[in-house]
Amino acid sequence: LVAALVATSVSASPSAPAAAPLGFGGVVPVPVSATPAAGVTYQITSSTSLYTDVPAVGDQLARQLRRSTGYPVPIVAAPAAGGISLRLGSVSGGDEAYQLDVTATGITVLANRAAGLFNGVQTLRQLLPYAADSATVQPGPWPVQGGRITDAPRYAYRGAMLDVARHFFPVAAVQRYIDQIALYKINYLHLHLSDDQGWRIVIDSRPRLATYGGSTAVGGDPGGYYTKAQYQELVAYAAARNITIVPEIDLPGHTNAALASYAELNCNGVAPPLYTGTDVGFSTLCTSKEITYTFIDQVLGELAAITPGPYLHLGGDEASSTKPADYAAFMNRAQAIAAAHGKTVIGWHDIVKATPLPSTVVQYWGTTPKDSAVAGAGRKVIMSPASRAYLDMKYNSRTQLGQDWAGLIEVKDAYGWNPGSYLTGLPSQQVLGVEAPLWTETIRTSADIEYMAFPRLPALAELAWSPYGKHDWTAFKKRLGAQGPRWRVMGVNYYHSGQIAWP
Ligand code: TNX
Repeated sequence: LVAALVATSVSASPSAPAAAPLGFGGVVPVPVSATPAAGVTYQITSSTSLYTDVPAVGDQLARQLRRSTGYPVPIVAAPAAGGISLRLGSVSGGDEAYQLDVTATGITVLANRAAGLFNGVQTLRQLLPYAADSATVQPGPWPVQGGRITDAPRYAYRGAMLDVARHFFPVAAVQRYIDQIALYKINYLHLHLSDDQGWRIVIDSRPRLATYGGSTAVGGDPGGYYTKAQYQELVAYAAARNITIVPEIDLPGHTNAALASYAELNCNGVAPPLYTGTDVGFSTLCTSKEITYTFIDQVLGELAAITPGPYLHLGGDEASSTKPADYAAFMNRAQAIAAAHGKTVIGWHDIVKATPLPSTVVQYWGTTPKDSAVAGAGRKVIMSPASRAYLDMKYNSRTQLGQDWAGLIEVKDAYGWNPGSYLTGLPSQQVLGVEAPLWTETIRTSADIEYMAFPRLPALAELAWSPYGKHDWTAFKKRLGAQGPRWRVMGVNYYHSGQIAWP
């Protein structure tokens, strides 16, 4: 036995070939099918070129490779032997599907659409040595395991939410998060743009929303807001990474910042002071005043005009200062206004207490899997069960950041559920997808965001992307651990969960 252990440790010693590729075992979300070709390795070298049918996707990969390898990686006008090719063609599995082939003489990603090519490139990035994600030139070598991966998503909606209202995050911080979530094939970023503590988007017809309502944040921290140009810059930055922005204006509760900005929105005509605490449920728009509906028509109209994505999120949660009948009538009118501006409504699942339009998507945030009222009438549901998917919950009782009202969520808890069968009475085909919300009462910096999102966000991304037949905690732990060295290279401040053997 001792001899065997010695022999093993010798063969795994640093004298093993330095150019061993990472292999297919470290890809998150796990692909539908991954078949390595034994002994086949592709090497990125100083003569590697890149051909792409979709310049926006190829340029990003070329830029990354140039930055870390120092090689020229020219974009060429026709596929070159020995190079990398990103090609549109025909694969099964829809717009986001891709096929990745790695041989000794080339790498080809094939997809029906740009979205599929982008997804295939994210998988390829995870097959590259960790140093390929470095911002500076690294020595290499740059081997890639040979074989074939075919892949397509389980769900069309794979989301993350960032609450930019409780704390404001400037454009660069949101872009940083977009870069990080795109690597895990997240394709929607929901921005919680308004709450009691701050209003974060310019509305030209209501300028005080941003300039006054946006001036505060939780705990007296600095406020802030996005100009329309900055918001559009975020929309474009996300779109280039296959991510659609879902803007949320939370109504009719969570509106103190708006009520403080415009006195006429209050039933008593008196503007309350700005608010920097963390209570919920105390504010409401005045549902009986006609001006309230003029107001939301202005806000939703201007927001719809700068939002190319299909969805407007109208919130609707925790409206405990709005009488139930008023809430229902208000949310019904608000939905009609959003629809008149050409958008599909998403609402937190409280919206089932009104009359959801047939097209309205309900976002489940509860903690009780028997809470099946949301399942009615064949409507589509986004699954964000707070006790599994809330990135602001603490990992354990010692976690400094975050809250614990929905429980403690270690990595295994975030991973250990099936969105297709979690909610009693909700058939799997009504599940539109999964979203991982990050509320920011206690979150103030990019480092804070990263600590709460990593490694749980990749766990939720795998639930949203991978077929449930591939769900396997033991195998997932290894794949997830393989992300650690890459996050260190990228400067991602992740939580070193004791459940994972980080290499
Ligand atoms: C509940 S979940 C909220 C948010 C808080 C969050 C804190 C939901 C729809 N509303 O207003 O920020 O808890 O975890």
